[in-house]
This record gives sequence, structure tokens and C-alpha cells, in this order.
Amino acid sequence: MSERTAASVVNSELRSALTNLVGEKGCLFDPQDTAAYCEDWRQLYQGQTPAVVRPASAAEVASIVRICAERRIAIVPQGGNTGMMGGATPSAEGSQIVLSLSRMNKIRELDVVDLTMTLDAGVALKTAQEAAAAENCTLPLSMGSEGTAQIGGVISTNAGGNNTVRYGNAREMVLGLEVVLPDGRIWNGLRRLRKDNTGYCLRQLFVGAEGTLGIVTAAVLKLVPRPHDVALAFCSVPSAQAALDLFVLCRRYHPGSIQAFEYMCGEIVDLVFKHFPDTRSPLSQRADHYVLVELADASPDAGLREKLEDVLGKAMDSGVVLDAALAGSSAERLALWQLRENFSEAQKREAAIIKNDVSVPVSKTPAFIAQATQACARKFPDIRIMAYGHLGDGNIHFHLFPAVGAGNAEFLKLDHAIMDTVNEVVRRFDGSFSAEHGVGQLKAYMMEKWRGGVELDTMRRIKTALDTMGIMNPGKVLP
Ligand code: S2G
Ligand code: ZN
Repeated sequence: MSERTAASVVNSELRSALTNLVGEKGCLFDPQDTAAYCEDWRQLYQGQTPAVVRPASAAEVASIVRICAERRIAIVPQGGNTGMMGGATPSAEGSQIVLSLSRMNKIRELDVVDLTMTLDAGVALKTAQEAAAAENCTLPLSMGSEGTAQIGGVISTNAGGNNTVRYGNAREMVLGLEVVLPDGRIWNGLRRLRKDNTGYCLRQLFVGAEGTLGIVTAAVLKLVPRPHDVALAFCSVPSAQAALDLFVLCRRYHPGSIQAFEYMCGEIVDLVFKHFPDTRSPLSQRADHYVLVELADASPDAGLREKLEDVLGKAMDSGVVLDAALAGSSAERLALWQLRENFSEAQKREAAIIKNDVSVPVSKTPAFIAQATQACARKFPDIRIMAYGHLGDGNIHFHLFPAVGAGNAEFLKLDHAIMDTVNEVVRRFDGSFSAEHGVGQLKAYMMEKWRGGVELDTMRRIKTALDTMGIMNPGKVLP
């Protein structure tokens, strides 16, 4: 793609072509209107775009893609714009249009016998969860951004969140997809079959591709029977190793019931108390390490509260757990989840952050946290380190902040040095440099070092085969 300016990309002819296609309200050209689409949630990237196009159907998406393909105009697909890696933000030179799926927000069908939901890409994750709950089902994808994140983006980044330990990532929930390909053709793969062995599994190509192979316009997602018995406990533990020991203990006694298992260092919980002063700890003593463990079962009389109480009692007897508070009501349960989900916002209010969304084998999480902390403290004295995350699936959010009183700008210049330091520890454990947030533009530079050779070459061949002109979200995922 040659360097082009915004004006040269969207001239009056194209403006009228787009406006005729999606109508006045479907197109934004004024920089004041498009600005919100040009910055990522973390405010790391400030892009520019000559146009934000907001189609109302897959057919309209297909026409927009055809118009752009004819003119070799790059497209940046965007859902709720809650991504962490700049994957939905247009480049700074202003030649890429943003295609927002937000207006495509219909839930097309929910089948309680098939346990499937067929819905548009622009449906907010929370809306989808609520629709499932209304039918006594659950869409088992849950994360802090669910109020704004949209189904298309959740699928395109293969989002994980809090329940991956039991239900897997978005990838495991996708049964079917509708995708507009880079040549403008619509692939309708909206099948709800639990078994379908007919050639290459195309849908899995688009899950996690971050809009670089095509635009997800609808999906068929798996639902699960709504759990009627849920028990949650907030525990303080003496170490990250004890948190892992508690996970193993819970799994030993209630193997099929763990729905979430979150590790939290003391500092990140303190940050929520600081920035959300109404938040109350259910424990009388502060600790350096906490665990949020949730058991769930579809049958209403699984007796999970007693079971959780029992296993925590065993854990306290053996010193694995220091103290624990069981949620006494769904309100208390939601308040504890809110405490956990406020981590992102509390960090954002605190200071600049260098994030490492990494994964290691579950058994290695304590060793990773210890060694990554040691490596960073040695190299970057005085910076603040907070580790937390989905210990049950080995995904740790290893976040670093400037020393108290230090400048954000100076600190952010250390981003590659810090991420590379952490990644060297990840590599010791054969882990991944990106567990659930994807690659986007922020981590594209890591792909050569981590996935270079046959793997990256094969990815590039797939990209070229589908997006011959490279108009689909260029600069993301692949370096
Ligand atoms: C989490 C959310 C994004 C972030 O809280 O589990 O995945 O890094 C993160 O704040
Ligand atoms: Zn996470």
C-alpha cells in the first residue's frame, strides 16, 4: 500500500458511493465524529481516518469491501473498540477507513434445545449474555469489557476472560461464522452443528485473526445450561504458590465445578480500594496474595456452598488459605466480581502501564511470577509490579507501573525493554507472549522472534491467499 493521504483516499466520488450505500447516518467523515474511532481504549494509539462507515447488514459490508478492494483502500474493522493491542485503530497517516459493526446488533435466533445463539457481530457481549440468561442458558464468556465489547471483536481476538478455565476461549464457543472476505464475497458458515467434518475448518481461521483475513459479520455460539448453584469465595493466601495449591485442591475435590479461579496480588486489590473508595474487602486483614474462586453447577441443589466451605476449611487447616469469605448472596457475589473487574479501570486511573498478558503452563505460574518479578526489579529498579490473572488457565497479567512520582512518558519509553525482559522469562516456561489480548499492532514486532520460520511463513501464505491486496487491517498481527 503506497503512502496516501486521507483526501486522496476518500474523494467526493467515494463519499457519495459510500453514502448511497449505507445512508447519511451510516457514514462519518467529519474528524470530530470519527475521532472516537481513531483511539484505542488504552490511548496508546492515535490514528486518523477519512471515513468511518457503519453498515447495517452483511450485504452492505460486502459492498463496502468491494468498493474498497476496487480502489485498494485499506479497511480497519472495529467492534466495541475495547481491544488492548491497538488491533482496531487505524494508522496515523489517515489512508485507512474504519468499518464499524456497531449497527449490526440483532440477535437472530436462540435455540434452547441446540444450546446455540445466532447473532450479529455488533451485539454487545453483555447483551448476548442477558439474552441467554433470559432463556435459562449461559454464554460462558465473561470479562471486564463485556458491557462494550462486541461479539465480532470477541471472536476476532479470541477473547478469554474469567471462565476460560472451564469453558475455553471464544474459539471453543464458535460453531459457525458469517464472514465477508477481502474480495467482497460473503461466506455463510452459520451452521450450528456439533459435528461437521467437511474439509478445512474455515471458521477457526477467522477466530483470533483480528480482522486481517476477513470481517466477521455474524456467528453461531455455543451456550451452556445456566448454572443454578454458584458459590464464590474471596480468600487470602500466603503466596502465589499457595494459590496454585488451592486450585489443585479445589480441582481434586470438585473437578467439574470450577468456573473461575483468579489470582490477585495485594497491590492490585489495594489499587481498587484507592480508586473505588466505596469498595470494601470482605476480609479483616490485608494480604499480599488473594484468590477469587467460583464453583458452579447447572443443578440447583449441588450444595456448592457447603462443598466450597469444606474445601476451604481443609485449605485453612493446611495453611494454604489464611482467611476466606464466601459470598452470602448474588449481590455479594457480584460485588466481589466488580472488585475484580475494576482492576483495569483502577490501573488506568493510577498511571501509565506496561502490560504483559502472558501465559505459562498452570503449574509454572508461581515460578513465572517470581522470576519475572526478579528480572524486572533487577533491570528496572523502583518500578512497581502487579501480577494477577486467570491462574486456572495459566494466563497472568504482569503489569508494570512507573515508580511513585516518576513521569509516565519516560516510563513508557521502556515498553519494549520491559516486555522483552518479561518475555524472556515466559520463554523459559515455553509460554506465550500473548495469552488472550491478541497481537494487534503493539506486539506484531514480537511475531518474528516468537513465531518466525515455518509458522509465520504459513500465516503469511494464508494471509496472501485470502487478502491478496493486503487491504484487511494491514499492520496488525503480522509484522
Ligand atoms: C483482565 C483485562 C484487560 C487489562 O482484567 O483479565 O484481561 O489488561 C484483563 O486490563
Ligand atoms: Zn484477562
